[in-house]
Amino acid sequence: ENDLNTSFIGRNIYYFNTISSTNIKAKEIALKELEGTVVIAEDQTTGKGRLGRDWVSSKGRGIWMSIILKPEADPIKVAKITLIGAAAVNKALEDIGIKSQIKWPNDVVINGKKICGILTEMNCELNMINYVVMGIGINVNLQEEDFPKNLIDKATSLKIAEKREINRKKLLANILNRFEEFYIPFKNSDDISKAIEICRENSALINKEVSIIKGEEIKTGKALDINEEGKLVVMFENGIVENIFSGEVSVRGV
Ligand code: BT5
Repeated sequence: ENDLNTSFIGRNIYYFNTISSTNIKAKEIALKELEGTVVIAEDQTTGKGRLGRDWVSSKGRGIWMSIILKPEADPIKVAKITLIGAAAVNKALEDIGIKSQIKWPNDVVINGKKICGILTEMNCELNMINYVVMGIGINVNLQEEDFPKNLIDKATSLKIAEKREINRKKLLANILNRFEEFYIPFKNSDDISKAIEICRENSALINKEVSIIKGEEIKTGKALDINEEGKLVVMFENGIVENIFSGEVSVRGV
C-alpha cells in the first residue's frame, strides 16, 4: 500500500480469499463503483480467459485482479486499452528487474512462455460505455506442479523464470502505478502512444512469423509493427499488408 502512488487506480479495493472470477465480481459492482476500483482475489474457482477458456489461478501464488474503468470513449476504441494493461505489466516487471515481452494483443511472456493474460470486457449502451472491466492474471509464485500438463510448454511463472520468490504486494502496486500513468492520457485525450511504444519495443511478435487465427481461418505472415491505433500490422504470404484488429483473433508464433 505504501508503494501505491496513484490518484484513483486501486484506491478502492475489494479483496477476496476465494471467488469465482474477479471479472465476474467486478462486472456485478461496476455500475455503482468508482472508476479505478480493483477486485482482487487469492484464488479463483472459475477464472476465465477469452472465448470462455479456463484460466489457472492457483491459490495465494498469483495476482488475479480486475480493474473497473469508465472511459468516455467510443466503444470501438476500447479493444486497444488492453495494450495499456500489457504495457503496465511489462514496465512494472522491468521496475523490479524482470525482462518480459508483450505478445499482442493480451499476453505477457518470458522466454516465449505466458506469465500474464488480460481479459478486457465492456458494457455499453448505444454509443456510451457504461464500464470496462480489465482482468489481469499474473503467474507470480506459481510452481511447476500448479500447471496442468498441457500448459507446461506454454506457461511459466515469475518464480520459475527468475528462480526467486517475488513480492506480490509490491508488484501489484507497481502495476497499478504504471497502469494509471498510461491510462490517464487515454482517458483525457485518447492517447495511448506511450503504451504502444512499450508494446512495440518489447514485442514478442514484430519481425516474426505469425499465424492469425480467426474462427476456422488461419493465415500466416510476418508481423511488421503495431500501429498508432493498436492494430498489428501483418504482411501475409501473398504480400498483402493488413492491420489486424484485436477483437476476435488469436496469434500464434510459428
Ligand atoms: C487470457 O485469455 O489470457 C486472459 C486471462 C485473464 C485472466 C484474468 S485473472 C483475473 C481475471 N478474472 C478472470 O476470470 N480472468 C481474468 P486467453 O488469451 O484466452 O488465454 C487462455 C489460455 O491460456 C488457456 O486456454 C490456456 O491455454 C492458457 N492458460 C490458462 N491458465 C493459464 C495461466 N495461469 N498461465 C498461462 N497460461 C494459462
